[in-house]
Amino acid sequence: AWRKHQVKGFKDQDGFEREVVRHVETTLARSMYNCDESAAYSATALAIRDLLIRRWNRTQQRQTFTDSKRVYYLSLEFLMGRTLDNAMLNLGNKELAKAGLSELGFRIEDVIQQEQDAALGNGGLGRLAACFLDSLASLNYPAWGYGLRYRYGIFKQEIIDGYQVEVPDYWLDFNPWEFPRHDVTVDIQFYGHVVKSTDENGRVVHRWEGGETVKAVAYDVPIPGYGTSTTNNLRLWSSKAASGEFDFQKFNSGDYESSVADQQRAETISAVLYPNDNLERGKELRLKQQYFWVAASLYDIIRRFKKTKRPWSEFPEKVAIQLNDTHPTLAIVELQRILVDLEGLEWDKAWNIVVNTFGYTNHTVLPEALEKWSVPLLQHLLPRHMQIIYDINLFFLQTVEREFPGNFGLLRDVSIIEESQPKMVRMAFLALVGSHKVNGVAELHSDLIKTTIFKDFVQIFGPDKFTNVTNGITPRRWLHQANPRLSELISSKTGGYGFLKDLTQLNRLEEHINDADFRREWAEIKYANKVRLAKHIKETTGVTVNPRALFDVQVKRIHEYKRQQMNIFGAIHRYLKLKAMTPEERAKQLPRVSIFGGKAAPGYWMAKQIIHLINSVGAVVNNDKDIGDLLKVVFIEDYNVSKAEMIIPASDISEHISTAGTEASGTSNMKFVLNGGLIIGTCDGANIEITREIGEDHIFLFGTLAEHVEELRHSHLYGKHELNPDLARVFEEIEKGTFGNPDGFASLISAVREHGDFYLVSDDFQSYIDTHAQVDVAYRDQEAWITSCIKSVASMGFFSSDRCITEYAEEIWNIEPLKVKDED
Ligand code: DL6
Repeated sequence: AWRKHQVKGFKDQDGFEREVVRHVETTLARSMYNCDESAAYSATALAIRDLLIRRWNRTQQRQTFTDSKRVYYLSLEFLMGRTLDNAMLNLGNKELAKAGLSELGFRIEDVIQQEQDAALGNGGLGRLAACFLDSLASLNYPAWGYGLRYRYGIFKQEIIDGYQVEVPDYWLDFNPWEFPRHDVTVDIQFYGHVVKSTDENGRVVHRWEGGETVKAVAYDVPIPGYGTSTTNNLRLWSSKAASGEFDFQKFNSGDYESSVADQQRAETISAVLYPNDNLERGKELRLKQQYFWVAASLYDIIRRFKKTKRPWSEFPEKVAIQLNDTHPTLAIVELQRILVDLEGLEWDKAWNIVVNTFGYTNHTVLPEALEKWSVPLLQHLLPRHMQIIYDINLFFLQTVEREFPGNFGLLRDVSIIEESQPKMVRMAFLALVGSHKVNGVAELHSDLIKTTIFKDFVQIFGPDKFTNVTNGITPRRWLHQANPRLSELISSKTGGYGFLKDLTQLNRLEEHINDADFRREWAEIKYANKVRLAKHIKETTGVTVNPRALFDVQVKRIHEYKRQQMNIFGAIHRYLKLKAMTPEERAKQLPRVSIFGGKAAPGYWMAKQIIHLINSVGAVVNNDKDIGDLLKVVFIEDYNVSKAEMIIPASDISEHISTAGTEASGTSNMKFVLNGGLIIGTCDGANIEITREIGEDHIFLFGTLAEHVEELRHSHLYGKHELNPDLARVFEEIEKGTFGNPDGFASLISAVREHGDFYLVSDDFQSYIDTHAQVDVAYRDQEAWITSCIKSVASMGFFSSDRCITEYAEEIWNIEPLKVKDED
């Protein structure tokens, strides 16, 4: 009987309007007379959400019913951005909603803007996870994401007097996209001790006892696929005190503060995202977060598996778990613990299951980002896990010793335990040993991990354990949503929106390259996107920029290896050159806007200096009457996913200029090219494959190659390091105080001039400014420029995250898409 009463949601514009009004009047308890944009957003989100829930329930039922193998993507970060627009586009009802909202007196763009970003990530790694969820659902793969429901995501950045100021990001005031599952909870244990005994069969058993318990509560976020009814689940865990609300005994005796202390301590675990990108700091709370999240996720996965009543040996046939970097590595140890201690499996059988279940993605070779945990800390927090890690290491080293007898150097180098003071657990080695596949995220990076950090492991396990899966981006968000006019134009030339599902169809644009109307429309769209960004810049910084100028953009986390310092030094160089020109010469120059954006980790002093220098240069250059429109330098505050959606489509040239060998892949490089911008970059990360796909003529490459970086660094320290003369001139100007008190920039200069120039800023500076001069020349020939842009977009099919997910599914997870029925 219940079937006929099932919630159907709306089917047409009238139904949509009815649902919006219903939510305004009932769920939000407001009248349509005082329904503002914020309420319109809430009601629209709730109406769309109703559609998602139904699809999501069906998807879960179908996956369970068909007993499909699922992949579980474990990531400490999911940088989702806004959901409403994406959900409407994926469900295919945005046009209808637009018309409906207009009927109700709202512009859909304004309504969409009301949503706060879900910013549960730092940068590329977290955004990649979000793109993967979109592709997994769009390709109908049975998949769940598991993460933490931080109360505070990445901080909001304000720029005050040119400095970064961090403001907490409390984003949960109204979040219609999550469903609390107060009935889905897991008790997570910390601290305590291990009791060793022998069972009736003479087998040694370990019991982990005592310590404290914290409750993990599930919050589910539906993830709709594009053009399919598949709606997967992202389960985020929130921490809560295990023993009720607070200690009543203490409360009654008047000890109010400590009565809530336990509760607060428990809730702290999921309170805040660590704001470091490519940097690990080894804090106990971070380790607690990691264990809390992986233990809850594994418990959940196992609970689901157990319902199938299959033997443990079949676990890897039904479950694939992907470790997004080393943050979830404790899951390997936890599964081994569950199988051996709680389920009574023999060590080797258990280990076989573990290794066949896990895959590990490495996202960095930077030493400061490679996770290590101190043995005493691990021992204290997770005593049984530390024992298991020692055992894993022992058995691993025994196999190495058998293969390479007497090679003690090798044993020391590959040991999961680093013999330092204190001893440290090398998480990347543990992840590698406990997984059946290890992948890098772009070709160069995947080669580098095999010759640097994991060199010895290639000898031990053979090369087949290592593979490459070049990153990708979802064209739904990064083209269709961010740049709707370009998406529409492309659809008109490629035969509809099929390219959003099969990005290789972009190559059909080739046929239209010489179509004058098409090229004109292409250029108009870019211009309109630049006008929109110029308006934002004016509103937020007060700086007027000319949309006809070349927009040169570098937006990403601020990091010395990404070399924003080189970019701002380059801008100063340009400024000095312009200043030295006669007015006649100046009149011949191409106007340029140098646009920066990105957050610095709060404790990262050098990154904060870079931000300060950019703003200080802007303050001088932007007010210099000699310069006028010829150069503007702007810093857009609080760069995040929704800002990226506005900035990227407006770029003419974007900068991906990391020291070769340091940027594992980069994904914004793909987004910029897909939106019809060219790039200036080093031979690093995915820039190399972008070049391969689009051709050398359509990218501005410069700088030292990865294979020469070490040699140069060495020569800086032990040979002669001559500063590039143009850079020396830039330093001179900074030190003269042209951009304010030079003391604040001293370490940026000394890092290059006195301290070995680790990131090769001086070595690459000449080729960098020369290449920018080539950009100026190229941009003047607008016809050739547009041709390059269109040709590049036509060749970007490879960089869809759909391609990337298909590679993971086939090569690592061994999972199949699950067919869906249309009526869903
Ligand atoms: O793979 C996603 C993304 C890459 O595109 C970036 O190049 C890389 O820097 C980033 N890596 C990290 C590593 N952090 N940790 N841990 O964020 O991954």
